[in-house]
Amino acid sequence: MKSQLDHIREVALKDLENLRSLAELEAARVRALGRSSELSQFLRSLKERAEGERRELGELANRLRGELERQFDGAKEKLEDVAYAALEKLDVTAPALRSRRGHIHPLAQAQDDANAIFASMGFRILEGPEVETEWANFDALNTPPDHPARGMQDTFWLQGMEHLMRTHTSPMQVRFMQAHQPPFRIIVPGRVYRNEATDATHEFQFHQIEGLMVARAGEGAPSMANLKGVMEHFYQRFFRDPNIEVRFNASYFPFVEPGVEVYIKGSSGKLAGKWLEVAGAGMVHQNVFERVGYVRGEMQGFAFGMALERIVMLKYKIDDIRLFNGGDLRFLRQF
Ligand code: FA5
Repeated sequence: MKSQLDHIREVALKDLENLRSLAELEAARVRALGRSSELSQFLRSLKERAEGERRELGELANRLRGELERQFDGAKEKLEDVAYAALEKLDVTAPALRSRRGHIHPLAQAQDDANAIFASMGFRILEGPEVETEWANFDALNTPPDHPARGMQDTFWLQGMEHLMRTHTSPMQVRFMQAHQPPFRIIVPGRVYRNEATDATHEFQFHQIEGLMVARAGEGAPSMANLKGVMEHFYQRFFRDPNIEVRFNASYFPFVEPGVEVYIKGSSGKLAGKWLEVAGAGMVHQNVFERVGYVRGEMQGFAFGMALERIVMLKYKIDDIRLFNGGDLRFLRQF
């Protein structure tokens, strides 16, 4: 019986040698001294023994228990000392870490700026659905079925091919005119989608700002000259350069006639010296007016569409469009 006690001591002391944490210590303590430990069972079994033996073994077992308890207490103190020593490396006098404040994404900031500039010119700001009908995105905009933009390679078609992710914000021209009579001026900012490979200047999802100003045809109706004035005012304020010049180059979009590409040239800084393309625009095609229910020839107006990413890239000299959605905080924190 004594040898059983020796064995219990040996096992417990060996356990104590290998402890690395207070949790391990507690587990070892329960193994050695807990209610179902061999030592506790030993003590419980003593009541079946003769009086003399019981007293002798009981004393030995209780002494062992006391010894082990002291050993475990000592080991606990040592481990606690190690833990406190680690805590002391914490310099409570060091200046506190400043928590960083988040801020608005550069594209959202630019959109807010653009909205404010157009609002100051009397434009209403609207949004439209990103899932569009083929009719509003193409047919109503005078884009024939064999137009290359309608191909699978350029457009994300949804099941059944009657709906798609809008490829531009122009379908909102159609939706708005179906529901409203001129005169009006609106802008429609929003996301658009194109099924194309991404590179430094192309994303499959980007943002456009559509503009539309229409009135009854005749004197004072929105003209190409007005379009140029609106463009000039917008870009001068957006880029904070009052000397920005605007030039139109003849171009083709099925829903305008004549159609133009809008170029700007700045006087100083990042935009100085070279002509840069910033938007598509033109006079709304009479076929479009007819499709939305207006009488051919009764209305006159202009439309424009620009990519938000493009003008923000010009403003801040960003050379890769993929940075906007790349999630790299080093990039985003610069704004
Ligand atoms: C249009 O989307 C016409 N709806 C614009 C318009 C509106 C013309 C009203 C006339 C009247 P376009 O496909 O060219 O046009 O696109 C407009 C601008 O979007 C381009 O100038 C270009 O800067 C930008 N863009 C085109 N594809 C991408 C792309 N994958 N990633 C980023 N920007 C793009």
